[in-house]
Amino acid sequence: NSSDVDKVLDFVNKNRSQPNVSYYGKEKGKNVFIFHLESFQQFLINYKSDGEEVTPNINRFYADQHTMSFDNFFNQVGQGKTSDAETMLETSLYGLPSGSSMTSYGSSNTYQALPAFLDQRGYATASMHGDVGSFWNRDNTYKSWGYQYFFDSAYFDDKDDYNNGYGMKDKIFLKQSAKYLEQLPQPFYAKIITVTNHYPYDLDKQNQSIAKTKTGDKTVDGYVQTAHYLDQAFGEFINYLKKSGLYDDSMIVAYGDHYGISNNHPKALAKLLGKKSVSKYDLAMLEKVPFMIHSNNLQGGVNHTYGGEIDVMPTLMDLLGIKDDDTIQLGNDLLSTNRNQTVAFRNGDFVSPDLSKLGSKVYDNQGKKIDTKKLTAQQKQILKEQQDHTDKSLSMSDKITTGDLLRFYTPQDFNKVDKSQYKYKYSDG
Ligand code: GP9
Ligand code: MN
Repeated sequence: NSSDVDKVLDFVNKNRSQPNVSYYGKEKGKNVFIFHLESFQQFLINYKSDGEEVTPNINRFYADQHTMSFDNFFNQVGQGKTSDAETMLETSLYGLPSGSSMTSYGSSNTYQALPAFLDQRGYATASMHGDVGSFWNRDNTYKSWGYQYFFDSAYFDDKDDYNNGYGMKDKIFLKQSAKYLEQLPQPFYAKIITVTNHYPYDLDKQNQSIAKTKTGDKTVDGYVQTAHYLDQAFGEFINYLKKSGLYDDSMIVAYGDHYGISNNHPKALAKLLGKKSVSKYDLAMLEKVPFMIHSNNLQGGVNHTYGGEIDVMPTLMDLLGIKDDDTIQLGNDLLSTNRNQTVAFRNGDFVSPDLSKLGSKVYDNQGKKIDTKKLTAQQKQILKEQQDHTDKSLSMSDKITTGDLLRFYTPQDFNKVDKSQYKYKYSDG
């Protein structure tokens, strides 16, 4: 009820960070691409397998003079995997402790999502994905989020050998997406979800152009191969954007959604990284995924702030100059100068530039385990505040989602989304 909303507002208002004046509104009116790099971990950036660069195109994009890249950006997904990433990126709410919030609540809940904000500001909004529209309940959730178009597999020419795992092979999917992108009125917001770099990392012979790794772990060794393929697909897509002129008129955001190699494979991971072993802290650092924002009028560089997927929506809203001083969001703008840098994981662990807590253990920022009895009173206090912040962020988010609390609150410059106004070919026949 509304007293729950007051509690939530109290919490989010306390945690809201001031936008950075040198970035606020800088990308106003630009087209926006959200390029989803499936299962793409930060360690792949500049990674070499047997002397060969695995992802040269993404590396180039990461280091581009107009790309702001983040190297302490963490995925925060739970069991909802891709759907949790989508939820965090576009609603600044967490996934659930178990299951997928898109599947359980995407159809019924009220949302104040990024596509809806843009829809209400004259943008065309579209999501593209080469799998069936019902996966993760996207076909219903996207209506709640304000997507005017959802180009799912029903929109793409299909042949037997076009598919791999969960959907169309990225190169074919991206080539075919171009014809829809060209028809979108500008400015547009387009999310593009790739899928070939997905477990079990199988790829047909003709698309294999780098050797598998040789850790001996079969579930791991194909990873560089599909990542290499995704990288080529990304490179082709960027070239297309350049040729079509869209590259210059757009803000291009690219991110990895979650790990490719889960922490059930520490030995193989150690081999990949050329280490003797990986610690619990190393595994937490392996939850980093790339987050990159490219635009012609941005000064590139690597930003070291600690953050994660929950922070993307406030960051993009500020860049686009959309008022968000009264929105209910659990993240904060990555470009703000005095933001909270405690990054919550869905299991209640957290990492930060100083102390991190994983399970019952506390670590310093070099990954050294700290005897909690030896912490100073001040460190204890900070740790407690961080744990509090983590627990509250997650529980507030769960309250919002399971209680559908956003139906009781609408930000000033936002109109409640009318789902019936959105119809997609696939789900509506
Ligand atoms: C399926 C795809 C995969 O459509 O997005 O989702 P994941 O298994 O990574 O959650
Ligand atoms: Mn995924």
